[in-house]
Amino acid sequence: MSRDSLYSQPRKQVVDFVFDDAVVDVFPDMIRRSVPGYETIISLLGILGNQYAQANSTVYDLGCSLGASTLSLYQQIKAENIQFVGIDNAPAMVEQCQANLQKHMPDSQHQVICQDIQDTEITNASVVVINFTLQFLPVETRNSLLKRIYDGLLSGGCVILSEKIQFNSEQKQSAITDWHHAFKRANHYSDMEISQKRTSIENVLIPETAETHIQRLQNSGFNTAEQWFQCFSFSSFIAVKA
Ligand code: GEK
Repeated sequence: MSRDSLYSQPRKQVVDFVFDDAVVDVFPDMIRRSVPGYETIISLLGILGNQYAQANSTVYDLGCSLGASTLSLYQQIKAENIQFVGIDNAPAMVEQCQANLQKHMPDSQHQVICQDIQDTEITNASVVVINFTLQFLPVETRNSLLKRIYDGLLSGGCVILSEKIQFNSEQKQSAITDWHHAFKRANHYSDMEISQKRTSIENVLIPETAETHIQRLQNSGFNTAEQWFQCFSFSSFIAVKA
């Protein structure tokens, strides 16, 4: 696994973050050292997915990156005849994801598609995972995506949504941001790396509050929506279609 040192050198102008070849190389290292709780979410979403997966249905991983969520779902889901579909709009991610999944899953059971998740047709789904990806979509497009996920789910199916969240209280926001930076320093990111990454991602990752996510899930039609995980500002929600 390559070590993430993308922001270790001073940059004159820190460009907006993009998921290119350089990011793909270091992605597993980067996400583990940057997102507290990432590994716990990955393993638990497989276990949660297994509770809602239905035989002869499709399981979607929207913003699949290198396929960590798909693999966790594949390892845990016991229902028969499941088709796993991963979607990502970064060609470098899709190529590497395909190679990763091929090592662990039969070809006939998975598909990785290079596409904007705003264009993905969701049908016959029993589980839809959108793990740290909605946050990169323009805020005004988020309602319609969640509504399409709801419409594409079978009755009894679920969506698992993980997001970096923000807080209404400035004091809480500031404390949790400090804790997160301390976590990154403990994972050997320098202050310069932390600050340059922050500048680069500021215009690209737009977090919302946990209340906004729950409200959006309810407005999309889900009658149960729960925040099942939170570690600092990283959170995950599950909503079930009746
Ligand atoms: C994991 N889920 O390991 N359409 C499709 N893909 C997109 C879009 C879009 N509009 N916008 C961003 N992406 C993964 C981690 S990473 C999270 C998800 C992070 C893709 C982007 O290319 C990247 O692969 C992924 O969403 C976000 O569980 O980097 O913080």
